[in-house]
Amino acid sequence: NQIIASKKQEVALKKSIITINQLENSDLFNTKTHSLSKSIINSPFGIIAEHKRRSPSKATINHSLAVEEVVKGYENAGASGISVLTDSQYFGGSLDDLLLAKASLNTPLLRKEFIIDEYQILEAKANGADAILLIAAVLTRAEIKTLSEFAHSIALEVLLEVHNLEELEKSIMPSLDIIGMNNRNLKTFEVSLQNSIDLVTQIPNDFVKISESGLSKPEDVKLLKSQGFQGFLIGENFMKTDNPGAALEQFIN
Ligand code: IGP
Repeated sequence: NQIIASKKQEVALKKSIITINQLENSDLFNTKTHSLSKSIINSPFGIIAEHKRRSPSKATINHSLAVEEVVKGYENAGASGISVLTDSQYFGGSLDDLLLAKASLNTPLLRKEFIIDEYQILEAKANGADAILLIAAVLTRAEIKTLSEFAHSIALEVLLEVHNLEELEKSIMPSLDIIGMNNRNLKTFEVSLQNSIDLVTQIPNDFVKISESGLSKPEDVKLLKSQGFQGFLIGENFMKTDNPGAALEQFIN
């Protein structure tokens, strides 16, 4: 897997520039975190709105708005959580985006990244995240366990993303908080809500269940909610507009 190889290089380089000690001594590292899972459950809509400039399948989604403006708009519109992509190679994001988002928000913040190393989890916390993403497709069960337990040890919640039953069964463990079914197949980029609906009953009730990607209509969310999903991760549908916050507001009203 190419992404993972380049992330390993990226992490090795960063470790030599900013030490673990420096991360642990930063102000944000020692600030109390907010629960993303509780925020989803306590809200009538349960939407995690995402800041996303571009993606592997779309070269331009939105390059013109400032990250602070986008996330503040999401918060004002009533987002339960805000996701910020920090990968630069594929999504044009950065840790600075996360830091800038944090500075203007009270809403729980998710670091959206290909996480393969504990160092990235320390970075997430030092730059204002309340939760991290782990992707079952690129991690072994042992890795998921080590990384999720480490996240919990520093008071970050864990969203575990799966695409199929095999990944779900491999990943179930108590150190996860939220399980996300990705509607988009990462290899073909095809979106299937049916795939998520077929699998939702297999997710134990101990976890908050969310549906991710390709959601563009309130009716999609209504259908998925009726099938047992409690939260919804939506990026492109809002980001492709001039005013993502207003798009979210319209979506939930
Ligand atoms: C958002 P969309 O189709 O609404 O923009 O999707 C989110 O689910 C998607 O960005 C995503 C993602 C990921 C990005 C889901 N899993 C893993 C990077 C890595």
